[in-house]
Amino acid sequence: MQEKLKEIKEAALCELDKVSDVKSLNEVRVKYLGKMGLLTGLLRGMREVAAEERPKVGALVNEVREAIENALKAKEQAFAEASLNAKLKSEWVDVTLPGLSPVTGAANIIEKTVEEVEEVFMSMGYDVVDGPEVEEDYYNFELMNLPKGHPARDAQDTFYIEDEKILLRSHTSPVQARVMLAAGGKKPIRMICPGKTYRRDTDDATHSHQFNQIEGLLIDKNISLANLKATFDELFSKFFGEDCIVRFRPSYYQFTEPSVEVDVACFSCKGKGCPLCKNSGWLTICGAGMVHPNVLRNCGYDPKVWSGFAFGFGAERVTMLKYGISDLRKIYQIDLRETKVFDRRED
Ligand code: 2NM
Repeated sequence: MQEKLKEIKEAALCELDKVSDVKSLNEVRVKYLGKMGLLTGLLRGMREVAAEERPKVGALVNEVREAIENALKAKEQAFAEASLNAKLKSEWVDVTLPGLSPVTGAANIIEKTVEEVEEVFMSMGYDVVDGPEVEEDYYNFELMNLPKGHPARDAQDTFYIEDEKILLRSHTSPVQARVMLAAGGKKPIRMICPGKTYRRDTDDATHSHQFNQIEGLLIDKNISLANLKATFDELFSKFFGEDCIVRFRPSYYQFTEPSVEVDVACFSCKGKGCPLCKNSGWLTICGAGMVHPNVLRNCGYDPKVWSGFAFGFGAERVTMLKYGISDLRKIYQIDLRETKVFDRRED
């Protein structure tokens, strides 16, 4: 019996030594320690062992069992360790690799234009002023020398909210009226007011029922169109590029007298003529003029003492010219593929 136990132990340990995977390890376990296993079978033979021998043989059985179990456990542990190491090796991550950069958008192109224009005017001492988009007829039209019955007040052009009294502003001039009234006719003014304006236009490549206007106003003593010209030279040279040439043509607005239309020499062809300027060599940018005496008076300024210029242009229009965008709707649709590539056209 004792001989047999020793043999079993040696055979088991020898087999375990050769085992190279978990499956054959389990086969060895079943072969020796399973219900029908060799060691289990031997235990059944204990009855035949003499009573005085039993404690000794029992102890030996336990020793053999323990030895086999320990060897099994050691192998099991070695396999687990090896498989973990293999896993660590194959799933290795380089934590020092740079991360994926998040997808970013681009600055809204109209916002960029407005900020650039603000920058130029602030450098000339102008304030940037906001005002209500829902306005009173009084500020939007009446104070601007647009009396009742004037065609620009027609329901065709203006979004009215309450009768003919409350409306969506059709220009940002009411902001300037509010600033003049607040100044009480006593202080010089330098201001621009960029913001959304609304007109009952049919939306197409060059019209939108909502667009961004940038208006400006300067009031002081002895102001003339020459001051306006110098101001535009500065603005458009900064916005469109060095040495931008500005010209005035006579025009008509209800709130200015005299009134002018402002062109810049086409920066694309330098005045030679190209598709952008429709072969004229000039791009019309802006409306402007000397503030009408009626407007000055309406807003509390004495036209005998004060004079000033005012102007207005569309942020979308100058943006389209600068970046070579042919359809206004591209700006509003905010397609990032378009927005990201907007850049100054050089052809
Ligand atoms: C334009 C053209 C000409 C203008 C006038 C005024 C105010 F309030 F001073 F009277 N603000 N803006 C003006 C003048 C606007 O836009 C094409």
